[in-house]
Amino acid sequence: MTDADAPSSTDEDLIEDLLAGEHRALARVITKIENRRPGYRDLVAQLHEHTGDAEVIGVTGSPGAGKSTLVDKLAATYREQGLTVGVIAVDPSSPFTGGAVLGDRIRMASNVGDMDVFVRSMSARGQLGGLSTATSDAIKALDAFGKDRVVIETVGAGQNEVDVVRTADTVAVLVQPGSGDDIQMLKAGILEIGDVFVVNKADMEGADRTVQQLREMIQQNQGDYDRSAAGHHGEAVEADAVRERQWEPRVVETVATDGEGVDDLVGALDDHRSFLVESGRLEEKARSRYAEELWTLVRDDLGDLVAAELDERGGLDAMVDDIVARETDPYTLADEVVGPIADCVEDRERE
Ligand SMILES: Nc1nc2c(ncn2[C@@H]2O[C@H](COP(=O)(O)OP(=O)(O)OP(=O)(O)O)[C@@H](O)[C@H]2O)c(=O)[nH]1
Ligand SMILES: [Mg+2]
Repeated sequence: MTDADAPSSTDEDLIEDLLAGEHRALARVITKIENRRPGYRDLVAQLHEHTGDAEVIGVTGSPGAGKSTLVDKLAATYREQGLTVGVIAVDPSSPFTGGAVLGDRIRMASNVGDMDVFVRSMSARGQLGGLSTATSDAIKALDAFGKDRVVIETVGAGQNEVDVVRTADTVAVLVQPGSGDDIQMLKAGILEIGDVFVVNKADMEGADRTVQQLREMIQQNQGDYDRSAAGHHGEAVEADAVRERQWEPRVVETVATDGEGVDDLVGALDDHRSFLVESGRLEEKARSRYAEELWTLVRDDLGDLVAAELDERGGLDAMVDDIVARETDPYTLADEVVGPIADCVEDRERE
């Protein structure tokens, strides 16, 4: 039985049950969020006041790097510490329901009989742009539910994955030993988002060399950063202040299959968390995420309004017909569509 077949209860009941700690309600809320079911916006809106306590960790890396294996071990370690855990495995490459099936299958054999590790897969379902929004909404559900740690797992490759993983406070990037490809990928932008680099499969050949390469890249990157900070602020004193608030990414080695090094990883993640809190970066990050979220919502909503207005005027195609026929032009039409909205804003300013 899928969530869609479940007897319908009101959204208010659903929120109440979620806040009371019912995993079933949590699962249904996330399904509504993922599918953008009617009413999901109100649901997410109601969750907000209950959020803000979970520590959100993103785990990314190339296919088969051992992310799922490591995340399971990470979750088990948190459980041993008495913490509750939620895991969202995001599969941006799977537009259908494949992601959900895959995630569930992997997890069948793992430690997750323990319901305090709630594991959930989410897939793109053909709306790639919305995936990071849906992910951050799902994080809110887990946060409001009271999960102490929320882990977001996603394959690291393109911009969508980077966007997904940016919804986390702390990002761990998995790298396989001896994988030139991975190092290339890091150069292509993942380096900037990694707070902790994990050389997993440290039982395999080449791990030491990969650790070395990563350390060199981090050093180089820090050097570039210091120089640009000094150049930007002009004064060495200020550059020092900037560096103090700058996190130097850590490199840890793990063997996810037997749990070796997982304690080191937990330590590095905790250290980064402390850095975020003490430097004020955590608050800054939260603020800029909310600003971006608000801006995205406003822009999307305005876009919907305009799309409705265009439909009202016979649709974009009909308007293009007129442009092609030289009866009007794009600028004039844009003014006509947006004009009434601009008038409203101007009227308000005069009040
Ligand atoms: N030797 C060795 N194998 C590992 C280690 N960690 C994971 N593996 C194996 O690597 C394979 C892939 O592991 P997963 O955890 O599924 O990797 P993933 O990154 O989640 O893969 P995708 O979700 O498909 O991108 C499995 O066969 C694991 O058993 C490790 O530390 N050492
Ligand atoms: Mg996986």
